[in-house]
Amino acid sequence: MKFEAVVLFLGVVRGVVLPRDDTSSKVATIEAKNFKDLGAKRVQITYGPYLIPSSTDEATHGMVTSREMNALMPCRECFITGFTTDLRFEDGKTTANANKQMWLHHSGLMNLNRTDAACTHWPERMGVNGNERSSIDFTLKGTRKAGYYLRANDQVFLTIDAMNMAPAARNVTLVMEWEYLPGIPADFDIVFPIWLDVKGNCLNESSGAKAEDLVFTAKSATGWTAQHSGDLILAVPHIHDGNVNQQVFQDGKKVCESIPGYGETADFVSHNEGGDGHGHDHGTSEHTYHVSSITQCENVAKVAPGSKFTITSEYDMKTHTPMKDHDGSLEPIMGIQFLHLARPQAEGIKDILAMKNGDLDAFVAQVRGGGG
Ligand SMILES: [Cu+2]
Repeated sequence: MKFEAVVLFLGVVRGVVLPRDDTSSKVATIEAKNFKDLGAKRVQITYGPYLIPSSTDEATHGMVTSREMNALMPCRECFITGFTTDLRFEDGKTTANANKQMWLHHSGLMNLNRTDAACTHWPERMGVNGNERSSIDFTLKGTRKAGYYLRANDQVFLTIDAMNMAPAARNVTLVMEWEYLPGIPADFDIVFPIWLDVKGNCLNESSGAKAEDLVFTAKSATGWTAQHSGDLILAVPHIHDGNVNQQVFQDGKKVCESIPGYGETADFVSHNEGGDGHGHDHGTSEHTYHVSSITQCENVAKVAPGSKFTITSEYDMKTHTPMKDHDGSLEPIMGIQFLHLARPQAEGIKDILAMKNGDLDAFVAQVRGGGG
């Protein structure tokens, strides 16, 4: 069966017999890590499987976007206190990474019933992750009472960009661990995510980087200005191969610096020869070391209305081989620092209740147009 036929076939099956909705995800209960005394719970949710076509497929070159319009959440009317993201193969257990020629370009979560702090007509960008698979903990290992308030009817959009660099089409799953507290826990601040990006608040500005440059510093042109007081408790970066340093500034003063690690475990080292990856010796030059971690910043700053945040992202693609996109061109760079502002519960809830739905079509149109 040709690939298109497989997709068509699966599409029909999923549409009629196995609708791709909450019930297709798998949930397992695991032990909570923080605030167990307050009733914290932790679950693992497996999203998918998603079929990623062959690298030789002419239409996609092995890169597709998979989406859940109403992704299963771990809880409703609750505070999410942290989450992790991993790309695995169909069994939900085996890690899918560069050494196995499968790549998580990004996964992203958007709350469609809230509006984005940085681009106010879009739905709220709630989370982002890449192949580095950062874990996010709003409680800072149980030292901070803070969480993301998820309402009973919030619809969360999940998007997954995975890339297959092998000739065989393969299924992947996105495995997330979520930790949460049921209800509205007393004394917990509310976390508001803020997407600070070298490409601007609505991804519509130049970062100053030129496509032909190998060594450069990309910068946000306007930055993001706070409207509320709070504590900037956590900054989580997302960058691409080639990055060497990313910095966040508050009113011109450096408040966070993130450094990526490359190829820290074998999973993040790919073999450069094409084919199936078997039957040849590997010299050092035949390996590429990919971003395997990037440092986060905790307890970053006190924020007041009018505080202005800017970002710089340094790339050195002479030292670190950049990712190639599916068509062989260099993948666009990314320089994102996902800021998390903790605000007092009562005023946070009041603001959330006043939010309108975001415009998902406007976001998708911008990203498709190359702004993402
Ligand atoms: Cu990315």
